[in-house]
Amino acid sequence: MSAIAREAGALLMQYFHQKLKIEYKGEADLVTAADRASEALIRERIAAQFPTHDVLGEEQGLNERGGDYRWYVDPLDGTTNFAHGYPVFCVSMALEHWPSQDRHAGRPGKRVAAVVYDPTRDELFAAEQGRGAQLNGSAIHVSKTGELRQSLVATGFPSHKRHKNPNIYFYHQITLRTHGVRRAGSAALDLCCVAAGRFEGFWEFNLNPWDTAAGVLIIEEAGGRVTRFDGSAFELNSRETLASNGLIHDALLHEFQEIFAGRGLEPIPDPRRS
Ligand code: 2AM
Ligand code: CA
Repeated sequence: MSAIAREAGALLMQYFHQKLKIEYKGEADLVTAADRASEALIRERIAAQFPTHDVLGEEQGLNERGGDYRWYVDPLDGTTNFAHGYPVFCVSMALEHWPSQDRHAGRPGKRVAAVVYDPTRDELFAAEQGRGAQLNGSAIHVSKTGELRQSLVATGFPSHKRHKNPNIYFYHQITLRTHGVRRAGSAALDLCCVAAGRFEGFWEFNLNPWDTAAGVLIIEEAGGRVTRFDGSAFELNSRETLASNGLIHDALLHEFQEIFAGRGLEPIPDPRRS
């Protein structure tokens, strides 16, 4: 899995270094070319080595082969960054074990392995269920910070339908309660930053299974926690992702409860008076 991610990452860097002038209308073409090439490569490698495995990828959707394993593939997470030449993007892959008896009984699959590769920094995050998480082969752990006000956290906003996304209110409130909120544009990398102790927490609305599948296992194996916004169990189709080092989780859940209830919302300052 790591070898495939490295190979796909190297391919992305070839496109990235071409530094093609991006017309706004042409943006989709360049991104699509890199996205598609990366996903095609990953699918080819999986099919050659694991011909019975199902693959769900962002670009091509689900390819079912009837096996007990399913891969979740984001061939380029951070597409907008990539298109603008901002070097924050990655390849994200997770493997789920979902035997047919569990499928038929309606039980969810188990995430067993995950890799997120950042080719711009040559950082490879990996985890195996029950065997911990690593960054470039060295064990990583979530941070030990237990105070929200000492925490650096991260979030993300979708690239389209932003008018339907309430996250700016959460961004504002959580900014006032923490050391800061970063918004770098790659959910998979944000999740890995929680796993590596760089961020204490991360949340985002409406992420897709290929954005979260790998990062969630890496966080859990690094000792962190991932839930929905009300604290209930996270599932890949939850569309609500709240991740943390575990220590600030209840405090974050409390903030979410307050914001959803409309309590304690600080007014946005008048820009003409600041
Ligand atoms: P992408 O780069 O593969 O599109 C931004 O914080 C995160 O949200 C990125 O991981 C990005 O993945 C994802 N994203 C972008 N647009 C989205 C959308 N419309 N709906 C859901 N997720 C989106
Ligand atoms: Ca993505």
